[in-house]
Amino acid sequence: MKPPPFTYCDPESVDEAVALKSEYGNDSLVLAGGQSLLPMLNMRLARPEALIDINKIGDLQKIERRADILEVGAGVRQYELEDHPLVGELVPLLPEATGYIGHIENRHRGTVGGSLAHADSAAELPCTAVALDATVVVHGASGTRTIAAQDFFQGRMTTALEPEEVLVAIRYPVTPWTAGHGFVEVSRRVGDLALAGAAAVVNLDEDGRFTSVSVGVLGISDTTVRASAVESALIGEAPTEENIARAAKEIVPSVTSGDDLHATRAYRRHLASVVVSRAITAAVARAHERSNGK
Ligand SMILES: Cc1cc2nc3c(=O)[nH]c(=O)nc-3n(C[C@@H](O)[C@H](O)[C@H](O)COP(=O)(O)OP(=O)(O)OC[C@H]3O[C@@H](n4cnc5c(N)ncnc54)[C@H](O)[C@@H]3O)c2cc1C
Repeated sequence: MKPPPFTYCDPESVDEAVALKSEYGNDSLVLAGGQSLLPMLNMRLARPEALIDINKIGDLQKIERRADILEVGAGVRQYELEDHPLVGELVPLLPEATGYIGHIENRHRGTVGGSLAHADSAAELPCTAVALDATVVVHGASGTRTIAAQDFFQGRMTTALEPEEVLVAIRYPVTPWTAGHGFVEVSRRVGDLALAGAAAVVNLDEDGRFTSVSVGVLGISDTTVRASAVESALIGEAPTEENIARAAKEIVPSVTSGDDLHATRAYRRHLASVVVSRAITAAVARAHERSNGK
């Protein structure tokens, strides 16, 4: 299958890309790693008049620490999150979750910004962005906007990005040294999109009780979900198996996906609480290791 005809543009700066976006608006699409866009073009699910290839824009390919923030450029390839020493040290949930994205070939082409802009509800990076309280940075003709990840994902493959804007970076708060993180997902085969998954970050006080819990859940709805009811049920509680399992059940009402080829809704409702419970349990184990100086 071949894509429909389009005008190809390869700007060398963000300003140039934004100017092209302003010129073509809704009739243009950004081309990043092409792992989702090229199949969509070939299947004629997308018919842009212009493709704006951002791969030559060096400013989008940086990973930098700025005080308590790790800023990752939109054009950074996903595999770099797995290998980059700063990422593993400052936001250790990211390399762990990224390893579940498709196959290594997809992660070598696919970009961090592309995954967020594509906004698949079963994707790992939107889920971690929500769990980590990340901020999405977008640039348009009227300047730069920042959007909390939770507000960025608005529905089925729909984001807060305006047609004339380009996603330029994602800002992740540096995870405190004493925090623990966990990522768990279940898919039918390695490399498949997950049936359900969860990312968790927890902090415990000196008595070992939860002082903060943040959980993102993928695959259960039109968009990635922040498990606020699960989080509230755990604050101030001891991280026992019973408390975690009871709180994890609070995710069930958020499971809105219906039956599909891969799973029934009833199975996903069960799976959602299982992955949430396992991700929190893994995060607690890490927090204990860290407080024991491991
Ligand atoms: C076999 C296979 C398995 C996969 N498995 C998974 C998986 O398990 N988990 C997962 O999360 N993903 C998976 N993917 C998709 C993932 O690999 C893609 O990388 C990701 O969805 C899109 O990133 P990209 O850089 O390739 O973006 P592209 O495909 O280039 O673009 C995707 C969309 O985002 C827009 N876009 C991209 N960058 C920007 C930007 N900077 N600003 C504005 N808009 C932008 C494009 O216009 C397009 O609409 C899989 C893909 C394949 C082919």
